[in-house]
Amino acid sequence: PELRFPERLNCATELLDRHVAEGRGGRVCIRAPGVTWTYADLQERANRIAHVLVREMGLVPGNRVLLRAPNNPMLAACWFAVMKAGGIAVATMPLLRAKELKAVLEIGQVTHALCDATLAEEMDLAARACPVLRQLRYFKQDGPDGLEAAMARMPGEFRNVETAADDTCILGFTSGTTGVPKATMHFHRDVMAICDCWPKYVLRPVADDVFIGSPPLAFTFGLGGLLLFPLRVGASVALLEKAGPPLLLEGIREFGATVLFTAPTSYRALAAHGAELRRTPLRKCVSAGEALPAATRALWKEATGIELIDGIGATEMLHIFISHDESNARPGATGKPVPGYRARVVDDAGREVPPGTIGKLAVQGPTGCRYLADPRQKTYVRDGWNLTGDAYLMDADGYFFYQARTDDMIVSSGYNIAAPEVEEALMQHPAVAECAVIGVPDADRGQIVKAFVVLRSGQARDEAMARALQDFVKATIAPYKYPRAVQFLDALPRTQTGKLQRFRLHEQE
Ligand code: 3UK
Repeated sequence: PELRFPERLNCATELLDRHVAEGRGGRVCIRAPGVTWTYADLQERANRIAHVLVREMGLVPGNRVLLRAPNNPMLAACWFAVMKAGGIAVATMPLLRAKELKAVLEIGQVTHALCDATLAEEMDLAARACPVLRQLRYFKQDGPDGLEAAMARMPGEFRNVETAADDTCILGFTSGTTGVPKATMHFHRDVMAICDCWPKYVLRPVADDVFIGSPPLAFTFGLGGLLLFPLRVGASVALLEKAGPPLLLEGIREFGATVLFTAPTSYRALAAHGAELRRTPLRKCVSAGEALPAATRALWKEATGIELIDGIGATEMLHIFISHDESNARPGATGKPVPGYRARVVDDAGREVPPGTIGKLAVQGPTGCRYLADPRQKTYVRDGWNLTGDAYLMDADGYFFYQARTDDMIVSSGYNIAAPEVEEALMQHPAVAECAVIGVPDADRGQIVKAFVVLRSGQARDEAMARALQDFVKATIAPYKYPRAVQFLDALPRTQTGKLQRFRLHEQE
């Protein structure tokens, strides 16, 4: 890919203002229930908010701005306003509690905040506990103090700050399946780089596409898929505040969505509605955030006729760096490095291992590598390569196969067992809706494999079922990998980004 950027670059100019300047201001940009904004509408809102930030809230370039809302058009306008004013966007997951917000405010040294009034309760608590935060405005709030009233006092034009291509514009917080969240820094040129790598070579959207999906814009999977990528090509996006499978299905129908971004769990649930989905214009479906089991890929293809596009991305790298398009999907493989990126599998000393050998995934590209003042930089970045924390294997053809998070490899009687491989086998059993596998301490074997299983409705949670599942795994993969312990649950613990929280299952043990 051609990734040379001018010294002065503001991603808002490229992704938003350029369309209006080139005569596409009347095209639909963002939709939501009851709302349709053209590119010119979004630009005008972002301009007014940028003025509020600068004139009323005293923002200067380089200040960090907390953004907090469910996925809605105002959140998108606020994001672009921060870019225009040369600020740094720190978007937070809607469900964060005051304690977690306080950590984000302090780690990020956040001085300004724009927040959806529906999330005021925890925001107010965090703001009171955090002297570093100087200015806070709510939107969707009536009265003279609300952001909308302030916007009405401002002009609709704004001259974007001429930021440097390598000025930081995003602080992305890792979703934290374990431990304290880390902040990762991304530049204006990184935003453009992710738009010009994976979407250009793998997704290949067109201006008539309508994007939709579930990941929050606060998660870089959602920021790319549901804001940056549609705008890069002049397409439109439907933003849903709540996007559980039933509402997502409704949204796909209502807005005529053609490109869908969501996680494997959601594809499994939506697959039950294949007949309805076949009557929509849906044509491209992207799965990320968690490993995509081969069974889920097959289920989706069977239900909808659409080949899923899998891709591994990370907050550290901003977006997807290994993926495949519909023409080179291999069951069980995440794909090959996205043009612009290099990936390899290394041993503990950082040496590349031969094809077919399990090791640590290392990746390098136009994005990545920058933690904000975190000693873990030394652990996760070596010689310019990001270690993602994943165990992978590359085959002789250069396809990358996910094995597990490096800390989810189970060692039982000397055998290495990847938890996701056992999950994938269990998932092929018709009684299983969801499952999670961990290693639990065992006096004889060191660890044993334990499975937590959510059954489909109407299935009996008894000894006989547990035995049936154990036998099924033994018949599907190497028998020593079968779960010696099985426990039935109503639901699995997940993060707001849809990732399984295996550590919570460990805690319970
Ligand atoms: C796991 C996957 C197997 C993997 C993300 C797309 O998930 C994203 O970012 P996070 O920082 O987590 C990164 C970790 O999640 N993972 C993600 N995708 C896959 N594992 N197959 C996949 N397809 O452990 C990785 O290290 O929350 C995903 C785009 C942007 C993102 N930030």
